[in-house]
Amino acid sequence: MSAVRIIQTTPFDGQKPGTSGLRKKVKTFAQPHYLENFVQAIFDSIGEVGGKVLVLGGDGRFHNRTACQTILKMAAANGFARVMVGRGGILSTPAASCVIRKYRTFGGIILSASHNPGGPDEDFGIKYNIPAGGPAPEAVTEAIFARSKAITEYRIQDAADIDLDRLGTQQLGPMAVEVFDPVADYAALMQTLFDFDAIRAAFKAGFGMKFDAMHAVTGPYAKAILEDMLDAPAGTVMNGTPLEDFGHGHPDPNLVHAHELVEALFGPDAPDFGAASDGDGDRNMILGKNFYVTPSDSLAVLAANATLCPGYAGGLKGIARSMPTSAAPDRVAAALGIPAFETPTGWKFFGTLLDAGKATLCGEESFGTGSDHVREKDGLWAVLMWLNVLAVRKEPVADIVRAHWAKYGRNVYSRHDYEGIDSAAANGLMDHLRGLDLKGKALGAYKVAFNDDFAYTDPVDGSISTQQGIRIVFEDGSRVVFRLSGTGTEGATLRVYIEQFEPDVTKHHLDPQEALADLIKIARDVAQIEARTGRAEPTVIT
Ligand code: G16
Repeated sequence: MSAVRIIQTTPFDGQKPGTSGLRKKVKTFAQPHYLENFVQAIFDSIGEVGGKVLVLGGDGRFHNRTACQTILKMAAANGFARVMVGRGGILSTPAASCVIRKYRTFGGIILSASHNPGGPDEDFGIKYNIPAGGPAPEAVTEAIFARSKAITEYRIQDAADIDLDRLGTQQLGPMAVEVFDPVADYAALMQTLFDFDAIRAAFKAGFGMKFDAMHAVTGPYAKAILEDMLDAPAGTVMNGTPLEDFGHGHPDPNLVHAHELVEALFGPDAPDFGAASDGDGDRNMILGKNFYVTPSDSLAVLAANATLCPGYAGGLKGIARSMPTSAAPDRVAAALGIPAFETPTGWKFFGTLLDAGKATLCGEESFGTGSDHVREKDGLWAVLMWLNVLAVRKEPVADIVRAHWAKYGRNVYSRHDYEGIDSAAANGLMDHLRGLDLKGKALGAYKVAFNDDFAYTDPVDGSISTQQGIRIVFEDGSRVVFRLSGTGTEGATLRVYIEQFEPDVTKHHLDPQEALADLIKIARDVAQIEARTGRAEPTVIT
C-alpha cells in the first residue's frame, strides 16, 4: 500500500520563471527538494487539482526521466486523477499544447530548457501550461514564484517508478498514469492543416529537403511525418535520434548552431529546402538553396501565402508579432486589411489574442512561428507550412522571398547577441539607456523620433507589462531595440535588434550587416556596449 509522504522544506532563492518557465543548471535542479519545491508551488497556485488530468513530458534532455518520476509521484500525492505522459517522458512543446487542448486536461508540465545545451553540466527547465494549452500568463507565474518563496512542505507518493517506455495505463498509488505515443495526436493535427497530397507529390517529383533535428525532440516527429507520411526520402531527417546531451550540440536552430545544415544548404549540391528545429521542437529555421529566411520574413511570407494551405484557406483574422520582431508581417496585415498586434517577447503574450480569435498567425524574431492550432510556437508546423507553399507555388525559396520584398518592401533586419556578459554590467547598460532622452536628437545621419521602454496593455484582458525592451525609433521608421534575454542561465545576454525599411528593390540583395552598418554602429555607441561589457563584437548574429 503506497502512502503519501509530507516532506518539510525551506524556500530556494530565485525560483522566478523567466521568459519561458524556470531554467537553471541541472546541478541546481538536482539538489534535494529544488524541483519538488517548484512543482508543489505550481500545484498550490493553479486552483483545485483534485480529480484533474495533467499532461507531462519533455524534450528528453538529461534529467528528464528522473524529473518525470518525481512529478508523477507528486501529482499522485496532490490528488490528480490521471497524468498523461509521453512515452519515454518525451513530448515536444507544441505536441504538449496539442494534447492538452485535444483532451481538455487541466494543463500540463513541460520539461525543457528549449534551445539551451543539455547534459549533467548544462541546463534543465520546467514550465506549466494552462488548460488552453499555452504557457502560463504572468499572473500565474507570479503566483507560482510567490508560493515558491513561502513553501514549507511538499507532498510525494511513496511508490515505485513508472515504466515510462510501456504504452498504456499503470497505477501510481490512487492515480492512473497513461503512457501515450507522443507523435500520433500531433501528426493527426498537422494532416488537418496542410495539403499532404501536394507535398507528397513534390517529394515524388524530386523536391530535395534536409531537416536537422539537432539530436533533439523533433527527430521522431519529423521522421514520422516527413519520411513515413509524406514519403520524403530516408535520410531527409538529419540528427534524428534524440540524445540527452543533444550530441554535445547546442540545439538552437540558427546560422551558428545548425552549421551542419547550413553547410549543406550553402554547399555545391544543396537541396531545395532546409529546416531545423530546437531542443523542444517549438523553434524553426528556414533555408532555401543558398538562402536564409529571417524569422520575421518567414512569418510575413507565410501570412501572405496562408490561403494556399487547407487549414488557412478561409483567410487570417490577424497577425501578431513580438515587439523586437521586424514589421514585415505588419505590411502583409495592412495589405490583407486585417489587424496587426505588437506584443512583448514571450509566446505567453499571444495566448489571449489567439483565444479571443483576434489573431491567426503569430511569430517572433527568435525563430518562433505558430498559429491558433495550438498555443505554443511550433517548429514542424512552420516547416510543413513552408512545404505546402513550396509544393503549390513550385518556385525556389529565394524567389518567393525576393518577390515578397519586391511587393511589400524589405524590412532589413538583424539581431546581435552578446552572450554571457556580467549581469551587473548588463543591468547598468540598460539603466543607462533607460535614462536617455533622445527625442529630436541626431545619431549619425538618423534623427530620433522617440525612445522608450516598451510597455504593453493586453487588448483582451487589460493586463499591463512594463520594461519590455528599450526602443530607439528614428524618423524614417528605422529602429534599434535593446533587451536582456530572459532565458539564459549564465550571466546575462544582451540582445540588440536592428531594423531598417528598404523599399528600393535594387538594394534588396545587400547583406543586412552591410545595409545596417550605420545603425549597428549607432546602437553600439549609444549603449556604450564595449565600454560597459568589454565586448567589441557580438557572440551570435542572426
Ligand atoms: C522563449 C520564448 C519566446 C522568446 C524566446 C527568447 O522561447 O517562448 O517567446 O522569444 O524565449 O527569449 P529571450 O530573448 O528572453 O531569451 P524558447 O524557444 O526558449 O522557449
